[in-house]
Amino acid sequence: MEFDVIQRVSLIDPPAAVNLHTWHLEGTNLVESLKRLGDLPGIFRDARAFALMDPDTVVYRVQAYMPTTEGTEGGLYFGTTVIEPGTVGGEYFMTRGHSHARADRAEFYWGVKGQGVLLLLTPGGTIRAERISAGSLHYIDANTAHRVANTGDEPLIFGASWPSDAGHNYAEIASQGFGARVVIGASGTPEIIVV
Ligand code: PAN
Ligand code: ZN
Repeated sequence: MEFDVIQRVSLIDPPAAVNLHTWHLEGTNLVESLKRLGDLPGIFRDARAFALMDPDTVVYRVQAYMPTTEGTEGGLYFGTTVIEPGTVGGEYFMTRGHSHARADRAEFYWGVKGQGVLLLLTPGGTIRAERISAGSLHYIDANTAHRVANTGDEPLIFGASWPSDAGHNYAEIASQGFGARVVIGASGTPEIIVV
């Protein structure tokens, strides 16, 4: 069979790709950040244990594919986060945690590898916690601050997608804390304590 060709559309490779084993992103428009213990003062409860640890210890890495300018309404971003295993005085390594600068913007997280806990905090102070594991899917509602702790003994990898006009507000969590901490409980398993 023959087609009347008006115009051919060239078939191209997309500008970014995800390695489905490591969830490492490759391509263009990638933004990367790395947080070491020394970048995270004041987020862990045990300041003495924190002071005794090597500030160069890597806690987590983030890669974000940002194909539109930050602040663009209607766009989307895609990211992966890898949190190393470890604790500060029995409190699991975790992300700084934030709400979105445009607080009414939601987000998806999904578990790729390892074990973790997603802490969720509403402006009214309600705290929820969801277990993260390979394949878990987490809808982070608008107006909900979020933080992730790695409760396993291997790196925790999770993916995220959020609106390009969401932005990040770290100040609130930095000054008020999250209201809950993920710690090694008496039985050696993760426990969430309200503080
Ligand atoms: C994620 C987070 C990432 C790192 O991409 O930014 O996991 O956590 P912190 O930003 O709290 O350090 C996300 O929630 N973006 O909106
Ligand atoms: Zn977010």
